[in-house]
Amino acid sequence: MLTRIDHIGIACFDLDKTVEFYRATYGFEVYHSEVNEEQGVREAMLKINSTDDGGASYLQLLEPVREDSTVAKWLAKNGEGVHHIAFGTADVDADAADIKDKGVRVLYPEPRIGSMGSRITFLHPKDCGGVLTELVTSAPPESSEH
Ligand code: CMX
Ligand code: CO
Repeated sequence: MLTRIDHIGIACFDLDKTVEFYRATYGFEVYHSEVNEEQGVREAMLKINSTDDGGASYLQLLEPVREDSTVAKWLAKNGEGVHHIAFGTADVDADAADIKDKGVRVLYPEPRIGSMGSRITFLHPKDCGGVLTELVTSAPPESSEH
């Protein structure tokens, strides 16, 4: 069951500059940052609020680290902006399987590793009304480092 907006992914050319915009404009601080080589991004997670399911909602600011990454390709075509939304669930495997059964393309056969040791998969934007949609199961608290 999807129980929260886990994050909104925002693609940018310059992560440091974008982090500073969110800090100076809204007062949001970086909660966690990392490079995810597999996804081809350097990212900063800004925690906005905790949620009723024990999770949280973040903004995920994304800068590409490779020219052939999905985010670099998207930025070249669209410029900076909202890249994807992510719903949180306690069981990404079960929700991905249910959604696949409804005829929506799930991009990975098995979830991959996302921010803070989470397990993530994506739904094809062409099957979701033009919205690239991610499903996230957070790592258990003891194993998520930041
Ligand atoms: N939102 C909405 N539509 C998108 C999109 C996005 N973010 N990215 C691509 N599309 C659309 C394109 O506009 C294009 O539509 P048209 O054919 O009408 O022009 C179509 O999808 C195909 O796009 P493409 O540029 O040819 O890109 P690809 O098919 O090579 O890749 C996708 C698209 C979704 C398969 C790829 O971006 C992907 O695998 N995404 C999941 C991984 C990811 O995004 N990682 C970065 C974030 C990591 C994280 O959140 O942790
Ligand atoms: Co994301």
